[in-house]
Amino acid sequence: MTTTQHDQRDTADNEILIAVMGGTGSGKSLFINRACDSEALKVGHDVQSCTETVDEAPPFELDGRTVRLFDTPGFDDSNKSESEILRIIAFELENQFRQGVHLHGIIYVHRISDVRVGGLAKANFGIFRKLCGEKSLRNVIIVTNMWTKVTKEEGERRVEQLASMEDFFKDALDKGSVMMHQKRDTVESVREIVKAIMKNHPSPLAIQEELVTESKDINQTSAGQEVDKRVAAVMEEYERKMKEQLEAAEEARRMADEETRKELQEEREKNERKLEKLREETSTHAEQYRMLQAQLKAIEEEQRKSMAEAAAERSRMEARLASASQSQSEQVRSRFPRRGPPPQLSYPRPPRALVNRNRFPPGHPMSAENRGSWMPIPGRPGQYVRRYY
Ligand SMILES: Nc1nc2c(ncn2[C@@H]2O[C@H](COP(=O)(O)OP(=O)(O)OP(=O)(O)O)[C@@H](O)[C@H]2O)c(=O)[nH]1
Ligand SMILES: [Mg+2]
Repeated sequence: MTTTQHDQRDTADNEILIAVMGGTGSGKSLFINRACDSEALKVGHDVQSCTETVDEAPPFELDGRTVRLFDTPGFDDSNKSESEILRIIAFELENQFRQGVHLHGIIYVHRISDVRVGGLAKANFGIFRKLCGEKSLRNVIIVTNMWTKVTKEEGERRVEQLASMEDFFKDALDKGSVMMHQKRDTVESVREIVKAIMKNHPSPLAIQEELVTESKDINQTSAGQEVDKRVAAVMEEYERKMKEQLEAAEEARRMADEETRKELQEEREKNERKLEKLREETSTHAEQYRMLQAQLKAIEEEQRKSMAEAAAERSRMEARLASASQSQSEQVRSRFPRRGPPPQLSYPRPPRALVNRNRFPPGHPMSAENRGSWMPIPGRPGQYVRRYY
């Protein structure tokens, strides 16, 4: 599947590629299902994150072009860490880039019904920004949805606030991204947004260039470093909490409050385990990504081998068929010899060497000067035959 050369596939290929990203539960999968007018992707209905991999929705035709949409998990996934999600998304983006596939647009879904923009939403968009870099920002469309859950005025007020938030959408909007609004929960409303993206010129994302062109490790990419920064902050927070818990446990011991001391001790151990998990995750981040790549390479190598074997088998079969049909036609020729007049060359003709031109004296009907002349047929008066020697 992957080719080492990333020959830029011509966009006149007629295909429009769009990745849909955003926080967990923001409505990415439903947005794609609406665009495709299908129910191909699973939509979440509880507090747990739903989409866990990068999924391609069934392609559909729009204005004479084929649209392919990719669903992604949110960085704030409830079951997976940010670095795990980054690996999943980066892996797909890297492989698309290696195949010369470039995105026409990246949709970032945000619920207009969210009353506040919390730290998680900001962190999610922060990693997304690093993933895109600067160049591809002009292909980023921030889509607000769930307008049916707010009044028109409320929604419009929030749009203004979101667009002016320095640590959120403002920077991306200043650098070429646009905001669009899916105000109705209809196929048409979603397709209007897709149509706007179809005018875009595809552009690689920063993470694609970093991983492929610059051969960086995942943890050396801007998005990888952003994730590491966030993980480091979380680890620091755990360490701070653990220190506090240790002091409080010490205090409880002095006060002979065994129950509180035990509780604090248990809390501290829980945090210690979480911290250890994060440490391990960070230290194996790059290695795990390399393992993913190695697995893909092995699969591709396997596919390449079986394709080569199939091609060799095909040419062996063709050669066998060709020789079988040749011997068959020879058999047919020998069993059914050609009918009709024999070809000119097979006329029986005495070899010239056997003809003694001087055998008959001049004047004799068989003499040299009469050779090849018309001779009367004996017993058939008036009939002649031409004689050759
Ligand atoms: N009213 C309304 N509800 C929506 C809209 N989009 C999504 N929802 C609801 O939001 C919930 C989550 O939707 P999903 O499409 O699964 O969200 P997601 O972003 O794919 O979530 P993850 O896969 O967990 O990251 C579902 O209950 C949807 O029905 C929308 O445009 N309007
Ligand atoms: Mg989903």
